[in-house]
Amino acid sequence: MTDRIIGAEVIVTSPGRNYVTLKLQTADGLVGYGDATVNGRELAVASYLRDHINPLLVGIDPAQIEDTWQYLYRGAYWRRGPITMAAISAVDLAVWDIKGKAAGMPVYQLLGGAVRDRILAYTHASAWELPELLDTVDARRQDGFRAVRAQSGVPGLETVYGVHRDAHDYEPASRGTAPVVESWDTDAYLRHAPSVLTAVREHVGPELALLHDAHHRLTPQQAARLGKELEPADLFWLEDVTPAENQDALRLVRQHTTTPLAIGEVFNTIYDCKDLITEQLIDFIRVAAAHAGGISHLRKIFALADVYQVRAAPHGPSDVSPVSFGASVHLGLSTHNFAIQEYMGYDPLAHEVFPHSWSFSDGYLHPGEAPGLGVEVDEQLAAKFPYEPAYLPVARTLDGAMTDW
Ligand code: EZ4
Ligand code: CO
Repeated sequence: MTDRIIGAEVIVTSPGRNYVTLKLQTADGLVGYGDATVNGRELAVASYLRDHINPLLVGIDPAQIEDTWQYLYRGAYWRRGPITMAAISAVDLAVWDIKGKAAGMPVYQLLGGAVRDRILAYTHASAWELPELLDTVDARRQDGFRAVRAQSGVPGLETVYGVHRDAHDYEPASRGTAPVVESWDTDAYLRHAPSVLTAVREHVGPELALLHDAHHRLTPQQAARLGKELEPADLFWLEDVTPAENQDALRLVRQHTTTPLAIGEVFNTIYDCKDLITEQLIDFIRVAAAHAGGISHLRKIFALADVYQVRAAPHGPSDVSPVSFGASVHLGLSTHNFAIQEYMGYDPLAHEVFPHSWSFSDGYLHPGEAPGLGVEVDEQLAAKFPYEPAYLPVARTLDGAMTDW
């Protein structure tokens, strides 16, 4: 007997930060959840779902995952883009969740079963000054992490991506009705960053996987120079060296450095990824289940990447909800060329609003054995944390011009 979707609703909640969740209900009494959170633009996706997609879902057979994806992607005519693709991602995750629950199996089993016992995770360590950064890296290792992203302050700058001056936890979005304006100077960063990462490497020894995020700010020449200067730090990867729009930049970077490169957290589709993958200009592809078409589309991107020995390493900041984070962990367990999962961690309230079967221990993640994605929503608790306007920062160079944040 085929089941039918009988209800679709959007839950916007702010347990520590804003999350947009799609809830689908079926005639057989199953409930599926999907994540559609786009940091700083949450209500645009909520409207896309509420006003344009949810009415179309009622009556659909939730078992037809691929057909539903194609209906929403091809049927929109206005294809791709972060808002459209986040909305499609949420539907895709919710119907995979339903399929798992209908089968009584965790989604990783539907994806072909486990190819590994557990998934390597990395987390963030940040501090303005080097001694505090070394202490923070040590604290993350004490927490069990075998892979750590290190970010520090820059002398002469007031603000730097990835670091708060007075805190060792970093959350980029801030509540309020306008973005915080940060200042940025790439030359000051380039003078400082190599010595910081080299010092971290000397401090931790050879084994810890060390990562760093340049956050889309460099020219091709600057990126090539940084990659070269970071070679002694033996990074696991250098992330987002250049802005995503200029993919040709990576050709120049590649000619000059063997530092592994990771890109893709702002990509929405396989079309954003294909040149970087097929021309082997990157080593890790960072698309997230909440932003690049859900499990169905990530599977295609990762399969393409596998052909070129590019490995999957999805974005996992606090601004993708525990729902899509769980989906990523199911993919991680069942995808052969999956390398590592970013795990920034969540506010304790987010863990409470989204009770989940996925777990972290001893530096590794596992999706758990609950049917479906294994992430539920405590709707009564969620209702206690209404949406609060929040923005990512913007950045200006020292002369006052807008630059890439
Ligand atoms: O700036 O998730 O690798 N992680 C990152 C993040 C992103 C935020 C944007 O919403 O680059 O900190
Ligand atoms: Co990043």
